[in-house]
Amino acid sequence: KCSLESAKMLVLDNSVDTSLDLWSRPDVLTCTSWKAPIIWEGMFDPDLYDRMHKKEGSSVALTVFAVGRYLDVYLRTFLNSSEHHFMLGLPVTYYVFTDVPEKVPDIKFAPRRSIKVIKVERNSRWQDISMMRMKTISDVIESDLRHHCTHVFCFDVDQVFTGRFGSEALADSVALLHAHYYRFPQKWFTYDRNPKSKAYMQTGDFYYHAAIFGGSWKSVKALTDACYQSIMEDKQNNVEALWHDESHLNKYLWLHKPSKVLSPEYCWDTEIGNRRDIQVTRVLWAPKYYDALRTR
Ligand code: 2GW
Ligand code: MN
Repeated sequence: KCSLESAKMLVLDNSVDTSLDLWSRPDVLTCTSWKAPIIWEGMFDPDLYDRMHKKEGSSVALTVFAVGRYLDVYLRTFLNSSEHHFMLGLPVTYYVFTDVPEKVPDIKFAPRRSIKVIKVERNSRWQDISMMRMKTISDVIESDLRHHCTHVFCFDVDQVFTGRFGSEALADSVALLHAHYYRFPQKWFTYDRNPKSKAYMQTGDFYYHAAIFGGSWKSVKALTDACYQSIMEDKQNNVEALWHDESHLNKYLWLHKPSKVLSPEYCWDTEIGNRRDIQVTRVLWAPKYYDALRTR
């Protein structure tokens, strides 16, 4: 078996024998070389995971940034859809970072689900809005989040939940396979290839998507601290990694292997078209509106 977690569940609950049969999919990679599970539909029993995490007292934070026009365009749909699909049955705290807190939509949250709105400055360069998230997330984990939540997931706001995104996704350190690259050979991955950048890498494991990452608050604190430090070192050296924070995330996750990997079901782009291995979509990319939103 691929993960320690399935063994652990056996110990916690001896009624699971039959559901363990679910732990395989012949058509996709379900396990990394370092034995972390890659989560696909059909591999897990959702109720089993929910019961295990309720028993363990897991509670989940979701961080999301909605700065400038991104608040008007994406935040309401993001939060409404998340109320239907994200970690149902577990306590959830949303940490919404925005430059205009008054504009955060007034949404009715289910019991044991609440929102904290935190004001952030609006960076003039969009690359900085994206990269500075690492610092802001690290700070809020230290000052608040770690006292209230066992786990945290960090999301881009330009996406919509369309299916279960539940406790099967929880682990110490969680990374997401980028929908555009999961079938591509490594040489096509858009890692940073500039030796002057701290994000420089020649080989790696996968191409991870920075739109969703997570884990225990401790792991995410370590990840965001390290990425922020590399980003600042690059700034001092006058370089910027090819895909900004995503490049630094990929470097970090190559050096510190995630304990769970999410299949592209967890962040699918419908522009790719139909793929037989994608049996459900749990989060979808929202339209980009580049012209309106990325006026530089
Ligand atoms: C971003 C780009 C251009 C203009 C504006 C912004 C912007 C981003 C903004 O005005 N306000 C804002 O709140 N953001 C936040 O940063 C928001 O949460 C958004 O989802 C996130 C990342 O920006 P996004 O979604 O436009 O970039 P993508 O979808 O191309 O993201 C990938 O690459 C990024 C680095 O370039 C990040 O690594 C991101 O995590 C990746 O998914
Ligand atoms: Mn995005």
